Amino acid sequence: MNLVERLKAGLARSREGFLRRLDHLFREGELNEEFFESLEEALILGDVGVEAALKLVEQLRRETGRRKVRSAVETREILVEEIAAMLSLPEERPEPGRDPLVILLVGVNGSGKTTTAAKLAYRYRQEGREVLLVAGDTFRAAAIDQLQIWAERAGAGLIKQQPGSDPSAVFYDALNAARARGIDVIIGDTAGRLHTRVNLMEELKKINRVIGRVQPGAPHRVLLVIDATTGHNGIAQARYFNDAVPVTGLVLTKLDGTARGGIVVGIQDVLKVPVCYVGVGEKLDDLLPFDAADFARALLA
Ligand SMILES: Nc1nc2c(ncn2[C@@H]2O[C@H](COP(=O)(O)OP(=O)(O)OP(=O)(O)O)[C@@H](O)[C@H]2O)c(=O)[nH]1
Ligand SMILES: [Mg+2]
Repeated sequence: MNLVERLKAGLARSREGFLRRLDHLFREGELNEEFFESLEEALILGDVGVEAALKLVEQLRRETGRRKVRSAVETREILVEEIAAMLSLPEERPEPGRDPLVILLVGVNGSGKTTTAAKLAYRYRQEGREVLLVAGDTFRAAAIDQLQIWAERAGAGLIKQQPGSDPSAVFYDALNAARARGIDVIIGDTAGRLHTRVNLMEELKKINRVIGRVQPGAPHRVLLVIDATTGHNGIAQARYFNDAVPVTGLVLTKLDGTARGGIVVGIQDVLKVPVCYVGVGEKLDDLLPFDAADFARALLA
């Protein structure tokens, strides 16, 4: 079978199984052409993304040759290093200055934006910063209530409007209110949207424009929130979001579940932006800084 045929056959099985198969490959596999092909396949099916998987295996071939590695088991650590290196993009983390630091959270429905907004608010509060949350998801009344509860728990302020109002107007209000109140960090929640819905992506562009008009240079951080269970279409998602509002970093949520989040390898390889945080639960303190080496090791564990 060629690669495409094997991929098709493989797709019938569960995605998670593929990364698990790696373990077997490393332990039992001999270091031959078949090993490299199986590895490539397992990485692609584990949602690492086709291009990233090809790149990684190509590097691995070269490295094993260069280091004169003889057995498959020794390649695991090399692959961990490669993935960690791929994920170790330098992160710009602007600090609040005279003007508030403006952070915008974007992503598809249910990825964890609202929870992440609250967790980030909590992090900045722990650093002693004054934080204002913005209820930029005006689609559902429940979304505004959800953020209100989080704001109270995190000790942050909240700017909201009536359900159905223009989210750009909420951000406009928030930026003006922040100046009057001496706020350090503004964290904007937005409605979940499918990346293929053109009008919703236009709305995101408008939010971005309005923020930049009221406070030139803002938003300073645009974080794309990705559920760790996202499959290979995560790469397309990320491209569309990045086209609408230039993404500065990724947040990988729900890593406390069974998924390993292989998708961020492919996404960050395409967008060239770092993974900034990982979500590991539903509580306020369940947001951790990303550690590329730990993540790479866990991905292949
Ligand atoms: N276990 C776990 N659950 C999470 C994590 N992050 C978010 N969740 C849960 O995922 C669900 C969706 O989270 P939300 O923050 O509401 O997601 P959202 O992106 O705001 O959703 P929409 O506004 O509907 O697009 C909630 O039940 C959260 O508690 C995480 O890191 N781990
Ligand atoms: Mg939400």
